[in-house]
Amino acid sequence: TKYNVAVVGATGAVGQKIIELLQGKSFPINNLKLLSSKRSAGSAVTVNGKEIIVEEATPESFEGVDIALFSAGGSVSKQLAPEAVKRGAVVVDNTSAYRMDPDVPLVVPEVNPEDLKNHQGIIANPNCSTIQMVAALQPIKEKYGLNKVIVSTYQAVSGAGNEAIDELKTQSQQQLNGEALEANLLPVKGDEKHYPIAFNALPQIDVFQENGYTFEEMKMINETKKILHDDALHVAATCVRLPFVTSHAESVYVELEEAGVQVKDIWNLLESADGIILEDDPTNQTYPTPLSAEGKEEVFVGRVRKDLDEDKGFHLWVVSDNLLKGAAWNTVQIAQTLIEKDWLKK
Ligand code: 11C
Repeated sequence: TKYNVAVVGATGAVGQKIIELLQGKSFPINNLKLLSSKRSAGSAVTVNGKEIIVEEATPESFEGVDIALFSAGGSVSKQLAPEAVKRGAVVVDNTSAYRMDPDVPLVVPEVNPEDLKNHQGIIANPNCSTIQMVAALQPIKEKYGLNKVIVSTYQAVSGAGNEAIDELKTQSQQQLNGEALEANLLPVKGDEKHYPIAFNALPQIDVFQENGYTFEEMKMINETKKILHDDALHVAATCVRLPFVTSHAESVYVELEEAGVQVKDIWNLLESADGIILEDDPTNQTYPTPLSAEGKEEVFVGRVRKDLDEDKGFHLWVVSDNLLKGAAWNTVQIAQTLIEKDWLKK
């Protein structure tokens, strides 16, 4: 069987990666429709040697579509995902619009694929920084139990889209030219203040919530509990934007339920876990970095250490390409899983 697939947000940073993956993975496509906002419509994208013109996304665009992959921002998903479902499509949504909706599965295929079974037409793809963390945590939680997670992130500018990549490049050039840095976008498009990202670090990703955490931090906290089916898990996050283009890195502290676990036990677990690559050899200075993870689909883990005071505490360094496993690849993997398990139908 082949499917009619629509990519919404086809000209965006994630949409472009989704299109590349659909080609590279020989996804069973009958017809591929590329959709975007009115502003970006009309551009041509070459897919498998054939030119496809990007069309403006409207409710009618989804007539005859089996699978719609949305990555065009929350407001587009809120408006158009139900229209796609109404017309018989299954939506995999890569925005925060539906993630915490109890009727919407929030899925990382290596972690909670079974949650896909009960979908009602919309499936949510988690936030990039959440995906890579839960991929590393799941095998640990399954074997040793998990009480507490404290994460600090080091996130790439591509998480904020193509415009943010341009801003980093422009500011970097300005800095090298000895000019004043112009900040118009980061930390958050549309927020009151903007700060340079080049040669800087910004402890704000997305807007502040009333509790003093940013929305990105609350996404990591709430989504982790939902994906791991553990409302009692203690999770705290500090999310920071850094001046590199691709891959998020995370320093993760975990406290297990079981005592007496050693670093080699965690290594053994992660070495055999799906979608994880362990790169951890301090004697050879081996550990993952944002550049080494770029372009790869897996989640890389290194720097595994036992806490020096807390027997149940461990520190990990988790790195993954935010546009691939963090977004496009996880989205395509969800669609592939639905097909393989025959779970497309509601
Ligand atoms: C960032 N994590 O790096 C964000 C991007 O909720 O899907 C992904 C936003 C989301 O800015």
